[in-house]
Amino acid sequence: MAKLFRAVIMGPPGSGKGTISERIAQRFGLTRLSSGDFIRENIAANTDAGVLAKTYIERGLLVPDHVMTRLLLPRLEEMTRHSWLMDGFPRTLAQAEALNSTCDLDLVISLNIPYETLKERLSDRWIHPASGRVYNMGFNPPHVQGRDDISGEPLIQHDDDKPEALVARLRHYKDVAKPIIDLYKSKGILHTFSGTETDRIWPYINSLLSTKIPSTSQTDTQCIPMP
Ligand code: G5P
Ligand code: MG
Repeated sequence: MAKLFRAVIMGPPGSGKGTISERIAQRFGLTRLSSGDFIRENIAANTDAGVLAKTYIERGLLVPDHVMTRLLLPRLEEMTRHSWLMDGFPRTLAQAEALNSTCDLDLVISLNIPYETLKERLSDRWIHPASGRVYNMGFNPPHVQGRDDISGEPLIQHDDDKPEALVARLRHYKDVAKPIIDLYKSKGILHTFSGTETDRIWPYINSLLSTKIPSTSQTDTQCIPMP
């Protein structure tokens, strides 16, 4: 029985986790799970967890660990037979330990992007709230300025992408991520990629994964559900 492949992508806000994990999912056939998307889906559906999470996101804060676990648990339970790539979880040591006690990760990608680059990218980011489609006025602008390509509806800027919230979010990431990075380094599964452009980092990630991902990654090995 071929082994399943489980990976995590970490990085500060705007580091390209979403962009790169989409590419990985397409290229290697992994299922992409995004903690930020789960939260936004729950906010849109007005679930209890979503209502609570919104109060943190609006202030540029991390959602508490117990809320994150409650949101992600059902998704991971659905994924016991699939290889996956998790974008944005774990974000705290407690989350890393929870994940550790449920699954063995094969690989962790950490994106190391300069602070000034992150600031520029995020202040240029616009979102279509109904679908979660993300645009960047320089990197991937919409066809019509200020409008979603598919629906034509107006784009908005997240409150936590506005300059005043950004500095605090980026500083906070460094402090919280350090022990997680140390943990994965000690396990020998951490791979760090540095640079200012996603398109230049991507070939390195692509070749690393080409050597790691088994050709038959979708099998029926079990992952123990989170407690
Ligand atoms: P999210 O949704 O995980 P963030 O803030 O961590 O949000 P974000 O903003 O989604 O991360 P990203 O996915 O790392 O950034 O990056 P991206 O979206 O691919 O790229 C950012 C922008 O830059 C895009 O516009 C993209 O087009 C552009 N871009 C990419 N590459 C390049 C490039 O080479 N050049 C240029 N010019 N542009 C480029 O989480 C949201 C919130 O949910 C909560 C937190 O409150 C979080 O802030 N949350 C959690 N809380 C607790 N625990 C968890 N596990 C949580 N997960 C989420
Ligand atoms: Mg993202």
